[in-house]
Amino acid sequence: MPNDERSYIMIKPDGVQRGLVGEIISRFEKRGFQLRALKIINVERSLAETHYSDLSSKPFFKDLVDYIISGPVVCMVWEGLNVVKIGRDMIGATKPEASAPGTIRGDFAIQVGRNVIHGSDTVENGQKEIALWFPEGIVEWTPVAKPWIY
Ligand code: RTP
Repeated sequence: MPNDERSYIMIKPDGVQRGLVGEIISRFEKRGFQLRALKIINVERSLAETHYSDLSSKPFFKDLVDYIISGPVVCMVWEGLNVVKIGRDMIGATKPEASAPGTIRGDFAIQVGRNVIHGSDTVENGQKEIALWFPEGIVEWTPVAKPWIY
C-alpha cells in the first residue's frame, strides 16, 4: 500500500537540547503521518559514521559526526503516503539560509552545522536507515485514523 511508506526522521542533539521534540512530532502528526517508532539514545561514533558514510570524504565529516554524538537524539519512524518527500519538504533545505519559513529548519535553524533534524532522502534509504537505527525492530499496530486521512 502506498500509504505504508516509511521515513527515518531524527531530531539531532540541538533540537533535543532546545526543546523542539514536541513541536516537531506535532507537525508530523498534524500533517496526517503516523508515528511508528520512537526512542531517545546517545549515538555511538561508529553508528553516526555509518549513517553519514556517503559524506565521509567531505571536509565537514568529523564535525558532523562530533555534532551527532554530542548529546541525545530522538529516533523516529514516520509512516504515510509520500512521507519521504513530504517529510523532506517539511524539514526544509539543508542550509537554513535557504530553508523557507514554515519549514522546520526555516523556522528553527540558522546554521547548517546545527540544523535540528534529519529525514531520509529516498524510500530506499529510509528502509536502510530504519534497519540501521532500529535493529531491534519496531512494534506493529493498526492505526484506526487511516480512513479519516485517506
Ligand atoms: P540530513 O542527511 O542530516 O537530513 O541532511 P541533508 O540530507 O539535508 O544534507 P546532507 O547533504 O546529507 O548533509 C548531512 C548533514 O551534514 C551537515 N552538513 N554540514 N558544514 C557544511 O557545509 C555541511 N554540509 C552539510 C548538516 O548537518 C546536514 O544536515
